[in-house]
Amino acid sequence: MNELSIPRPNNLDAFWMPYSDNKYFKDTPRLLARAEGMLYFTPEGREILDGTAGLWCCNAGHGRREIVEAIQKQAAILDFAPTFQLGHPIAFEAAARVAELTPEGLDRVFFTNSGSESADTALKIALAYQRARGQAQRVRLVGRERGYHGVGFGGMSVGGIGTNRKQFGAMLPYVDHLPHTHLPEHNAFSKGLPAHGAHLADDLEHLVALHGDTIAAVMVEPLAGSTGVLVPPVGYLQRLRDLCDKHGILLIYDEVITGFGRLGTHFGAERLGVVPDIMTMAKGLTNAAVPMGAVAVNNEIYDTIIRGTAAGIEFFHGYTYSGHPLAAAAALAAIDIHVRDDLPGRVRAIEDYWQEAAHSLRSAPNVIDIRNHGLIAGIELAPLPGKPNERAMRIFRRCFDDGLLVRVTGDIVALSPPLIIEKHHVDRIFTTLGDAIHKEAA
Ligand code: PXG
Ligand code: PLP
Repeated sequence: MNELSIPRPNNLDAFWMPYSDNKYFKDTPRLLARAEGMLYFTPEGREILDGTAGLWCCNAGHGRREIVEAIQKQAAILDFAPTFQLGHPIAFEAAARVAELTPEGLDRVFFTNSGSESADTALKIALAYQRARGQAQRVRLVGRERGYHGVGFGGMSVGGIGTNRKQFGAMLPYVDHLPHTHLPEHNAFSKGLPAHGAHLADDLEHLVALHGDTIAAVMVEPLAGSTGVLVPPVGYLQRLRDLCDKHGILLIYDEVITGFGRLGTHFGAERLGVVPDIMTMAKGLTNAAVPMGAVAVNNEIYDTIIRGTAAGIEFFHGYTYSGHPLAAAAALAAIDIHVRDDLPGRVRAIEDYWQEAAHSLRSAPNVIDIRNHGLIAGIELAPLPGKPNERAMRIFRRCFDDGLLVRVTGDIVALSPPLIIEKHHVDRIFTTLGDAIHKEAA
């Protein structure tokens, strides 16, 4: 492609950028104009290795021809049709393909347009289910400190990241939180699942003691991504599962990041060996080529809500674009690649190499922890004195200028490359990052 044919913005004012330092960006813009495979290209044609699969979402790599063609073809066949009281074939096909990948028994799929919408949808399904089975007093939702479930009022309230909440007042009532599972004094530099912390799930007993039978659901990320990669301690999720069963509480996994191969299986539930009642997904579902999210639900939950109404609408919830034809087409093509190219198998084949490469930064200056599982790694840095977040942000900028895209949150560098990554890309990621960490310490 002719680089000069890529349009460049000459006015950055109008776009209020999400989760961004707008002032800084508009003074010092960093633009991505094109992408292919493992690479982004700037408008000038400079190559940037994608260490983050966009935002944890382009699992099959960029610009996959099959997905592009599926979207083009579908746009010409059916641009849009409602799914409220009507249907179009490709949405049903996409739901059935998703259900083939989800754990056994989670075979009913509700479509949304994002992870945030999936989180709020999952919470509403949990409340509607409890009511339909005669447990209308179960109105309380439990999340976890440092959890991220998007930015809708439900997901924000159940989420546990202080900075995401503090501008927005009271939020949802009847929400409580479990403690996070970050125990650096015991678990620093763990490879894979850390050994300590299963007992932290027992806090659910305290919440039950406090709130009685008013808890509808617990929602957690099986592996917390957005907060800076917190891998669940050995035994923790099983403990949570057992306590939910004991107390009539639904367990919801937010699999927006862990879904679609990132942990070496279709979903995190499979790799981590503990199956929830409801799971959310988004991102990798369409390889991010068209926005789409989904919620997969245990059949008994679906049946209870559907049978709970004699006639008429059973669940008063839905989005104009639930099951959008272009998104459904992208999902079908992305799932074809996921299965045909065995993306989960690719993760398992390279994850040990990835792990050793990540942990090779252990002796780099200011590195205080490294965490990893599947094709995810988090490298935590000691903050610059009096300037939290600044060290990691400087490393992010240096990496970008050196041709590598990383993601930072606080003083943690998070890595989550496309699942098609090869060993030479792994080497380049950790060499570039290691250099940046050293240079920032000098
Ligand atoms: N749940 C989880 C577990 C997520 O990771 C969402 C919900 C919300 O999805 P949407 O599509 O509404 O953004 C997410 C999204 C980061 C980062 O840098 C993570 C996300 C989004 C943007 C940046 O860690 N996760
Ligand atoms: N706001 C208004 C005024 C609407 O009419 C609608 C949908 O019809 C919405 C919000 C919700 O939009 P969506 O279904 O795309 O989430």
